[in-house]
Amino acid sequence: MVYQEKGETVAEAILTDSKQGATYRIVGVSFGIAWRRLSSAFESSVKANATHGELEMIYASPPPVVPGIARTYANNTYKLRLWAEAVYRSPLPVVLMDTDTLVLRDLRRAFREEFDVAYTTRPGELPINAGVVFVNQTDAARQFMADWQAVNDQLLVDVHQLVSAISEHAGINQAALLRLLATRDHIASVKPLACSEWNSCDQTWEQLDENTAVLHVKGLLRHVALGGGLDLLAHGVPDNLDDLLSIWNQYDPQGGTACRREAYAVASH
Ligand SMILES: [Mn+2]
Repeated sequence: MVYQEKGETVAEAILTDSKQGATYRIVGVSFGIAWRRLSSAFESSVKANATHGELEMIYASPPPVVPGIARTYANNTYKLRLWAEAVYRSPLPVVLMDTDTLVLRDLRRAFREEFDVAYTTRPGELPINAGVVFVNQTDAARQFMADWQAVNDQLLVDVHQLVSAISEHAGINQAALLRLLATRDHIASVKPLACSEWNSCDQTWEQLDENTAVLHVKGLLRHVALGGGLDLLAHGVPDNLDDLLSIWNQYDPQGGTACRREAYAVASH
């Protein structure tokens, strides 16, 4: 399915991995060629490990630049819209996923819990990460997606609100989700799931084990995974960086990145 947005932006949604008897659908958005290495690794990991999940990839050109609105906010606002539309057309429950993630275990188990929508929580300053969201096919869940978009769109046009929300919650989708949850201005049954298991981010990378279903390749890990050096990064290098990188290397379409942990140890002392 190809669809066009505002005359300029084109998005193409393809069921790239249709598994027989799938019980849920994973949805990922890939923005432009610069994002392909990450999203290809993501796709490979879904094909390998999401035994009961089919995959819909949406390949989109980034939305037009709007004066006064940072590209990242515009991209993420558009991504949320593509996510919502994917939920509306899916015959199955959906896992909305950032495509800078890797699926390490099948995700069906998350749907054993009762919820309309489930999101992932983490320790530290930013209490949630909106890069993995589970959505059942209920009216309340679909309404939640519309409400989430509405809050996001309000933030986008109100610069003052946006600045205060973003400084607390880095990322417009995330800030909007937190705001919607805080105001309880929705009717959905919403369940928190642990990031350590369902969306492992920097705060929980060191807890990675056989129960971890999703690894989020963000921040420092992404920098190194894509070939960046560790020399400038004095802080926050996880002890198990080698393990995280070897996972990345299994799915990287470019065949993996050398581990630089030793080089880092030398450079930093
Ligand atoms: Mn991400």
